[in-house]
Amino acid sequence: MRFLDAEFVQGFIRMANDGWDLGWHERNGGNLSYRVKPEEVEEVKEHFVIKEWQPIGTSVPKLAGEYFLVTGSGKFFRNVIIKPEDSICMIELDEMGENYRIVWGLVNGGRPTSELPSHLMNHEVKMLATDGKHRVIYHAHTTNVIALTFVLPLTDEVFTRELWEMATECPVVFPQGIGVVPWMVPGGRDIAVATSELMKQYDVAIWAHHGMFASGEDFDLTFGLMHTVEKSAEILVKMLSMRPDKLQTITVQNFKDLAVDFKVELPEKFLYEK
Ligand code: 2HA
Ligand code: ZN
Repeated sequence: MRFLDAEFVQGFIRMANDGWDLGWHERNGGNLSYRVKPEEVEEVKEHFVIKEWQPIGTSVPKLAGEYFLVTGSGKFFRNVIIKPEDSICMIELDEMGENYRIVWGLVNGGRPTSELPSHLMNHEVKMLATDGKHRVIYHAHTTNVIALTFVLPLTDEVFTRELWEMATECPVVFPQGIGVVPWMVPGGRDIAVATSELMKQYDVAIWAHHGMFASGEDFDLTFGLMHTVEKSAEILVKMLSMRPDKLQTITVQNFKDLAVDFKVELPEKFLYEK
């Protein structure tokens, strides 16, 4: 099988292109990574062209020896579908979880995403928290969520509650809520630590004035999560543009009734009286 014909590679490419289509990836904005299953590594390893070890910039010992498919630093999501071998790469981590090496892709040179420390630290946290189920970490520059970070208080409680109120499905899709990281310099270990700390309890973290990080089991669920949060943010932006207050909304009691019927647990801290 050709590397590019593998189902996980096709799924990765489709997700990147869906994000581009929705306008979340201007220029080289955003990045995507997938923790490859051992049987999927077997499917494609005959195509490996192995490069030299490089430091990750942080330490992820629990991910030692794992393989990831990731977008390239400075590469455009727009190009992933037409020249994947130039835009994405597969990497292998060493036995300490401190170095990586490219084993496929980025044929014209380059490095994995500038947000590799954040991706890998989030992968480590989510892999441990979900018994290995979560495999996808996605960062996108979602327009409406970014807009809201200029007008809402930057707290988990306010963002979660306001976004839950904008669409009935939201508390069912992300019942644990959403974390918020204040503005920080992107690309480094500090923002990676802050985000992965929030990811211990949430599947989504908002980066103020920048975008979102989402984690999930597969491409569909992770893309769907990002899409649901951003759609809810779009409704909130529209609502706030019409008038600053709500005439009616989903109430605390409504959320509690929903939680019973849909068998989700909604943390009390989001169900405050306003
Ligand atoms: O340009 O999105 O956060 C890639 C990014 C950095
Ligand atoms: Zn970004």
